[in-house]
Amino acid sequence: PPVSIFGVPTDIGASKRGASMGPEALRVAGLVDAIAARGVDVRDVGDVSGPRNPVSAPVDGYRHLDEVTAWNRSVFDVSTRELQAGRMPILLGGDHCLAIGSIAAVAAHCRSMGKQLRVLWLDAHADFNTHELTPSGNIHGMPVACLCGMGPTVLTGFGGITPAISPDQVRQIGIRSVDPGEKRLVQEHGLDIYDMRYIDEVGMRRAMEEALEGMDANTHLHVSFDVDMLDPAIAPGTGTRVPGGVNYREAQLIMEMVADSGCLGSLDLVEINPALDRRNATAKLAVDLVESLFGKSTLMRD
Ligand code: DIR
Ligand code: MN
Ligand code: MN
Ligand code: MN
Repeated sequence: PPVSIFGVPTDIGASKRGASMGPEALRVAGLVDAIAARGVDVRDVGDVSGPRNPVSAPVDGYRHLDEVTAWNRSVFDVSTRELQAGRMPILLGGDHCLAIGSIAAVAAHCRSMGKQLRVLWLDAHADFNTHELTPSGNIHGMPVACLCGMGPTVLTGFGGITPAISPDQVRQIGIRSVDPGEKRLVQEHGLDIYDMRYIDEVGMRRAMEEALEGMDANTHLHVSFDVDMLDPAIAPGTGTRVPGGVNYREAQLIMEMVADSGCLGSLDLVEINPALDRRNATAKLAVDLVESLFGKSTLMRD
């Protein structure tokens, strides 16, 4: 389908500032032309706006809850509008709290179209914290829990139905940092996590085959790509770097296998922080990976 790109310049869900510059970093790295070069009809609809980052302390376990809510409302509205126009939304973050609005919109769209939804969550973190469990109060550590109905009502009701998704629709890849309370919650809800140990043991190919298993022509695949999934040696421009991440070749394989599935329906590109980067390397790498996601490959394959 045709693609609509929109930027969401905020770092409201994080504690380090700078992810608000992510949308421009991705544009400067050539994202739009790279997708157009794949023969895709792509349009950049510009940035949504929202409140400034007040840089305040958490209240009742949430930092910036009002601002996170306002930004996600706009994300939900833009994503919904593009999906209803038959276009594939690509969200340029911004921090990962924005996936609440983006995936709530996709889930509502899938319900109305009678489509199955699968969420591929590419991240170093499970993002399954609640206000009771969070060590930081940062809402970018909570989007998966919010989408599964565990969170404040202002963040769990975007699509009109709570929960927006169920844990069995989610597959997580690249995980290597889960907080102690979060670890218990993940276990309790049976979240399907392909952590780095599993990837080391069976390889990325098998991990991805398992993560994509059961999809068919009626499946909408949403990819939520937090660039901190990548090893910090190749992707330094992000706020919560964790050593031992996915390498360049593994990341390419993830994207190629998603492309081969033919199911890609929407995408978040989040947590790029140019203030921490080396010459925009992380945004450039993200653009390389998006090319693969849209079918760029070395040889013709069948
Ligand atoms: C940590 C960091 N689990 C938290 N989370 C991040 O603050 O909840 N998620 N960075 O992407
Ligand atoms: Mn994340
Ligand atoms: Mn992360
Ligand atoms: Mn987290």
